[in-house]
Amino acid sequence: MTEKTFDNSFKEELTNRISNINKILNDLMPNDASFIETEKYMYEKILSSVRYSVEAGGKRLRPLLMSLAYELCAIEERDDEKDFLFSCMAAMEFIHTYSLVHDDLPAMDNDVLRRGKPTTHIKYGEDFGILAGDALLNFAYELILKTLTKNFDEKKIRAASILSEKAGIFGMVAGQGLDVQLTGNPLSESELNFIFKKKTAALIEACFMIGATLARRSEEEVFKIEKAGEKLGFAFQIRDDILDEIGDEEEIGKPIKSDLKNEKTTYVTTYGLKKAQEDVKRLSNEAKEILKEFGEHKFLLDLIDYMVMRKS
Ligand code: GRG
Repeated sequence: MTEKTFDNSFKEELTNRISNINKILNDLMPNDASFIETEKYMYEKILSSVRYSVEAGGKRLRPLLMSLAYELCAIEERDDEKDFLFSCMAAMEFIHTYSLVHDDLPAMDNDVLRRGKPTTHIKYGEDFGILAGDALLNFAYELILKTLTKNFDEKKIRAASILSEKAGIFGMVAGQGLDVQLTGNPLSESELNFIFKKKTAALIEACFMIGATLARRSEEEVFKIEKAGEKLGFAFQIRDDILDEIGDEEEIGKPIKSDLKNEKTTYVTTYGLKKAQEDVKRLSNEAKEILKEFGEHKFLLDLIDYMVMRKS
């Protein structure tokens, strides 16, 4: 793939947007502010393990995609929608973080480093690796339900339901389940597709769908944008497989060749590096073509290129 260079205005906008997302996460993160002084210490370790997991330096791509999909689709932006959007963005990042924390556990990938830092269970113990993930998953829905009761409407219920389906037993959890179950075995094309679609693409689909739903787009349009999320999700996962093969350990922040170590069948082991690279380009272009049908958003289109050319 020919390398695209990203100009300073893209990088500046990316930095600003990520910094706004970090502020939202910080404001909406579970904290001990409402507890009496003498009891605060009892929450200390669980809150600290959750905060560590969320603040360990993720790229914040999912909340970013959700907010951009809302901007792309909204005819006019409304304060109550944005308030709920912020909760969904934070909930999405909390769910994504829980999935990484649990994926790193000894029972799953048994990874000691993520984003260049010790994984949550290495820092806080395996028990708190499990609990931090549990807390984040539950808190995501606590946050959404609390915001929903302040200003209720059907589109918000639909958005919450999209998140729960895409993250749940028929979504990300199913993908992780099949991935774990079949590790060490060769995978058929349909098994590999299932794992990519559920484990990785489901949350990205949800980001686009929630943005479009809160912007009051029709169900037909929400299903159309879901397809863009699926294509981007596949491209993103293929890029992840490529990075595991030829990436730079320091840039990625964890050892490469972990798929080989874990005896995982990947897109690269199945189709080879050349086809993997071609498919990343094809799928991300197809995703962009779908998004263009919703309106113009140069930054979103550039972000997609950035995501699939990422080095970490
Ligand atoms: C434990 C139910 C459960 C699911 C785990 C997310 C996941 C499913 C496994 C992690 C391993 C993996 C390769 C997932 C594919 C998705 C992916 C590339 C995640 C990493 O996303 P980034 O790059 O992460 O956005 P950061 O660190 O930037 O937040």
